[in-house]
Amino acid sequence: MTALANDTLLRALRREPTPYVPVWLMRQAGRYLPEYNALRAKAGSFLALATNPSLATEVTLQPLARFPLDAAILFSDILTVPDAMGLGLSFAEGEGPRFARPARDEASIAALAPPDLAKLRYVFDAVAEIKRALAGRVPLLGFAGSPFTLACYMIEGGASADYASVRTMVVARPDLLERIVDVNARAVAAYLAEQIRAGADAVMLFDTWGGLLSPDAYRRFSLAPMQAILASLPAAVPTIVFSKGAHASLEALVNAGASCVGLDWTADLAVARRRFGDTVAFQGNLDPIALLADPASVERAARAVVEQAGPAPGFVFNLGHGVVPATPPDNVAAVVGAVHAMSRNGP
Ligand code: 1CP
Repeated sequence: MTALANDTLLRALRREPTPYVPVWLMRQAGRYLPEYNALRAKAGSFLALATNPSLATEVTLQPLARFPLDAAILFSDILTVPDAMGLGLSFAEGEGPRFARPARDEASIAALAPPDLAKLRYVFDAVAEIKRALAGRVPLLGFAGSPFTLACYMIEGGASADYASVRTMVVARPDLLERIVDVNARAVAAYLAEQIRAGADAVMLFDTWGGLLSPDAYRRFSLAPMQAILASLPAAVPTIVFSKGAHASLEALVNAGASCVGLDWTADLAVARRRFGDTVAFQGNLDPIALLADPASVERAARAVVEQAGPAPGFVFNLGHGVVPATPPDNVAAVVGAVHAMSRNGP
């Protein structure tokens, strides 16, 4: 295995001292980059990029060619796993994801099973190819959706304004929801273990919709299956868990077994670091929409996040959710530069 030239991210995830605050951004590869849009147009679709290891490698490296980021993240999607379970994923132009065969009723839910990992071979091949292409420059993050967030798309058949079918199931058929998240937990545990075997240096669970749930339902349907996954992974590999909007359950999340907790921009980073900074690392949490402002304001906002995090080790700068397509790439450069510069000199 190649030693990493820049391991600040891994050190920060382990709460070890670092020479500066490491930075990466959720959705750092994507539609705000003209070179991404050009390659996507050439390939024909998002899925054509994600299912071709060489193209996925090229997209993963695009933001690193522009900005001195401290990590690469596998270019893929959380919905590859339910696709491999046979739900039939597609992305309609200008719309979100769609499943041809959602898992809504008793029969389709009973038929669910963790997928044959051979169907996800293109993901593991991409991880291996990206690792080779990185040649140890920065660590590579693997990822998966949380069992509950995957269930949201599997049940609704796509994105939804309120996830009403899912939230109805919480009260009407908790047994069915439990069955889905249990299958997903086994699938995601195996999927992440294989990404790690293929070369991922750390892995992240994206629980985009956990914050929709009441605290009780969150613990049962979102947190518990994530905990099972985290406990199953090799202890030496750092892990990040991001449950958007689940601040009411922050203490439980801190104790879920991840090395690092990702916060969205509505969370109080300073309070989280004071209360739990000795237990886990934190990642976050600039509002992604702040990157639509003028560069001086963007830099000021990024510096304010680093100040809130304070000087103690165990902090990774990120946004509170993914980079939005309207973001000027120069503002990403401004954020990365400002965080590195101010943290090198001490906050
Ligand atoms: O080109 C395009 O039109 C596709 C846009 C796109 C991209 C760039 C999708 C479709 N997925 C991705 C890549 C992606 N998705 C990554 C790559 C790594 C990175 O650079 O960060 C990651 C980590 C994801 C994870 C993902 N997919 C999440 C969790 C994180 C989050 O953003 O909340 C979710 C919810 C998805 C589902 C999904 N895939 C794509 C879209 C547009 C969506 C969201 C659908 C919705 O509105 O609910």
